[in-house]
Amino acid sequence: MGFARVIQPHPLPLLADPRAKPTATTSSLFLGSTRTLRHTPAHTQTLHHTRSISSAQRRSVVAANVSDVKLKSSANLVSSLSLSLQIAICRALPCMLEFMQTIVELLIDMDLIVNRDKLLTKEEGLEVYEDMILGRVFEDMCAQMYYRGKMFGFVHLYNGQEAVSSGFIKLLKKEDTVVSTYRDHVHALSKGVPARAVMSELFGKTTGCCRGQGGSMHMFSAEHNVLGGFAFIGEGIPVATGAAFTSKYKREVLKEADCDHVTLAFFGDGTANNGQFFECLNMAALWKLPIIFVVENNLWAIGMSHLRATSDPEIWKKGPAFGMPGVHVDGMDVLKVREVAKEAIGRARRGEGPTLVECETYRFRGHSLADPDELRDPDEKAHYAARDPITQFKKYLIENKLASEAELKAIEKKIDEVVEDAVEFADESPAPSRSQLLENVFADPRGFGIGPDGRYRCEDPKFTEGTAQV
Ligand SMILES: Cc1ncc(C[n+]2csc(CCOP(=O)(O)OP(=O)(O)O)c2C)c(N)n1
Ligand SMILES: [Mg+2]
Repeated sequence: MGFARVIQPHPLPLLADPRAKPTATTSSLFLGSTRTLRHTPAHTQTLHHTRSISSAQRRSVVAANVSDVKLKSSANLVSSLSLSLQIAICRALPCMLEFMQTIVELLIDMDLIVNRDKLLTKEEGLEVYEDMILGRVFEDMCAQMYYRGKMFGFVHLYNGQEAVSSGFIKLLKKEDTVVSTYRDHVHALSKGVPARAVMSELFGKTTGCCRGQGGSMHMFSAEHNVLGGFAFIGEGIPVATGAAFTSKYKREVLKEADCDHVTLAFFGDGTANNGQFFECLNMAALWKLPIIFVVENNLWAIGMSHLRATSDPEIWKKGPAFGMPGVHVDGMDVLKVREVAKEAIGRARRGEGPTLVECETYRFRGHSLADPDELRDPDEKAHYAARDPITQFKKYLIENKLASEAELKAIEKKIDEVVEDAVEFADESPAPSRSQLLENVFADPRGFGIGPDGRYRCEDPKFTEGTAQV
C-alpha cells in the first residue's frame, strides 16, 4: 500500500461562472500538505506526498531490517517454536512493519505527529527566524517611509510570504544565484545584500545596491549573485535559466569540477501564465539545468484571482509535463518549504536537473503600496493572517525548545536596530548627480532625451515650446 493518489480535476467551480466570487478562504485544497508529482518515463504518473518519497526510502530500510529480523528471530525461537510457526511469523513481519510504517506516515501527513528526521538545528532555526523577522520589519519600515515621501514609484511588499524566501534562500551558498521579481527586497536581504544597501536603493541614493538607479523593483548585486528585480513579469525567468546554463557550461565544458552552483527563479502565480515560463521549463528540462522554479502563489495577480485566470490552477502539475518533478508545498510553513527546498536544491546540485515548486502563500498587504486592497475578501485575508508564517515558526521554536522567548526577543530587538540604522544611513546618503542618468543605460545616449551636445533636452528653455504644458 502506498500513497499513490489519482489526480482529480480541480473541484472549485469558479472557472465555469465568471461572475462567481473567488472563495479561496477555507476551500484551499492544499494548505497543510505537501504534494509531489514526479516525472516518470512510463505512461503512469503517480501523485505522492513528499513524505511518501522518504517513506519509499524508509520502506527499503525496513525491508533490509526485516531480513535481519528473519535471521535473528529464527535463531532465537528455533528451540521453542515449531518450524511452521516461525515461517508464518517471518512471513507476516514485513507486512506488519510496513503496515505500521504506513500508519505512522499517515499520522505525519495529517500533522498529528511530527517527523523528527526533518527538523532543523538550533542555529539554523535562529538564522531562519532572524531572516524572517528582517523581511517583515524591513517591509513595514518601507511602508512608513513610502507614505512619508522618501520613496518614489511603485513599491511592492512581501509581508506574509517570508517562509518562501527564508525557506529557500537560507539553504544557498554565496555562489548560488537568485532571480526575483518587482517584489524583491526580501529576496535580496535573504541572499545577504545588506539592509543599508537595499534601503538606500529604495531612497534612490548613491549608496544603494544599484547606486540609486534601480529603485524598489530592480534590486541587483553581482557580489551576492542577485541578478534582479524585474518589473516586467516573467522577464527574470530566462535570465535565471541563463544563469543555470552558465553553471552547467562551466562544469561540463570548461571542466570547473567544483562548479555546482544552483539558481532559484522566484515569480508569482500570475506570471506562471506567461509564455516565458513555459519556454524556460522546456529548456531547463531539456538541458537538465541546475535551477528551481519557485512559484509564489499568493492567489492573486494584482486584482485577478488565480482561480479565475488559470485553466488548471495547480501550477505544480506543469513540471512533469516538461519532464521535471512538480511539488506543491504549504508556503506559510517555513519548515515544509525548507524540506522541499533541500530536496530540490540537492537535486540541482547533483546535476539531476530542475524542479518546479509551487508554494501556496499569501501577501498581507495590497499589491503595491498604491493599492487600496479593496478587492480581496476580508474573510480570506483573516484566514491567511491566522496562519502568519512568523507566528507559527516562533511557536514551533519555543515548543521544541530550540529557542527561548528571550532569545527571540533579542533577535527582534537586533533587527529593529538594523532597520533603523538602514533608514538613517539611506537618509543621510547623497542623491546621485543628474549626470549619472547618462551612465550604464545606453552606449550612446544621444537621441534619448539627450541632445548631441550631451545635455538634457528638457534643460533647454525652448524644449516644451509648442507643446501642451504639463
Ligand atoms: C509583461 C508584463 N505584463 C503586465 C504587467 C503588469 N503587472 C504587474 S504585476 C502583475 C501581476 C503579477 O502577479 P503575480 O505573478 O501573481 O505576482 P504577485 O504580484 O502576486 O507577486 C501584472 C500583470 C507587467 N508588469 N509586465
Ligand atoms: Mg500572485
